[in-house]
Amino acid sequence: MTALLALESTLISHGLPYPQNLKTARRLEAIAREQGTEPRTVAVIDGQLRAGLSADELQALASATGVRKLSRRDLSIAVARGWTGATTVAATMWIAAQHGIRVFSTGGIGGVHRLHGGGAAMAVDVSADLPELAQTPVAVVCAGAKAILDLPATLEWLETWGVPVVGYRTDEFPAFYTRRSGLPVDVRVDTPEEAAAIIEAKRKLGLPGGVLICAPVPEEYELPADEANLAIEQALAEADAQGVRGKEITPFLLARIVELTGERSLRANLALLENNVRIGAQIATALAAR
Ligand code: PSU
Ligand code: MN
Repeated sequence: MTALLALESTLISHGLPYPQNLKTARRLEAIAREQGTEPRTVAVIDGQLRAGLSADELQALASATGVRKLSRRDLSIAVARGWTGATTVAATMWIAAQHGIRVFSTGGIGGVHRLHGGGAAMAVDVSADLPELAQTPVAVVCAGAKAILDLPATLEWLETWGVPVVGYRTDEFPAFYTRRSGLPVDVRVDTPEEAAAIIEAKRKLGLPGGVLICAPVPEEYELPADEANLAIEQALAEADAQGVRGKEITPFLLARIVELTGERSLRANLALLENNVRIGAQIATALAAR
């Protein structure tokens, strides 16, 4: 049986500019097929939770402006109201699990945000991606998380809630644009089979939730750490000054970083996505063969 690989749609609607986004979405589906899997891009279309989009639906999501960003809490509302929207990592995981899909490739996950504005008095903003990883049995292949987040706090959260963090050919948790964060992963694997063995062991033990598999951006596309961090600090300062909060903050920071770092960050983003889809497809195949 052909293994299925879930892909997300936020990167189509919010992550990349048109028409690059449509080209990328199609290219990622093609890579999944080249690797012998069946890609299932996840989104909500007219109130239906979908895993697998037609060419027309993909095109419409990519070219529309103001597409909704739907996370777990938005799904019931979207269904009741017949909305169309792109799904976050959390919502994509949940819909993938409903469709019996066990592996999902994306770019970067959400996490624990850095404290901003009001300091200690402010509640910490924790992405719904984290509790989803703690409760939904889907393995997520990503390039780590952007340093717009508090990466040590994000890893602490994953530890508390029992989510294994696996480095794919790395000993360190990658920071999206850069290969290193100085923070260790729980274990390193060097083959799809080793990753599949951990996913399968977790399922057999009956432990709830997913596994986070982290593959660093390919070396030749990595951004210099100084350049990435400068853009991140500036974007964070602007978000603070403009009082950006809640579900708007992540899209705001992502868009500003792309504007500040330009063509090179876009190329890094595309390269890591392609890499993650290739690895995710290989893991899905290894898992299906067990
Ligand atoms: N981080 C990235 N790229 C992304 C996202 C986060 O580097 O595209 C998107 C994903 O869809 C992720 C969501 O699930 O942002 C997290 O949003 P929030 O922090 O509001 O939970
Ligand atoms: Mn949030």
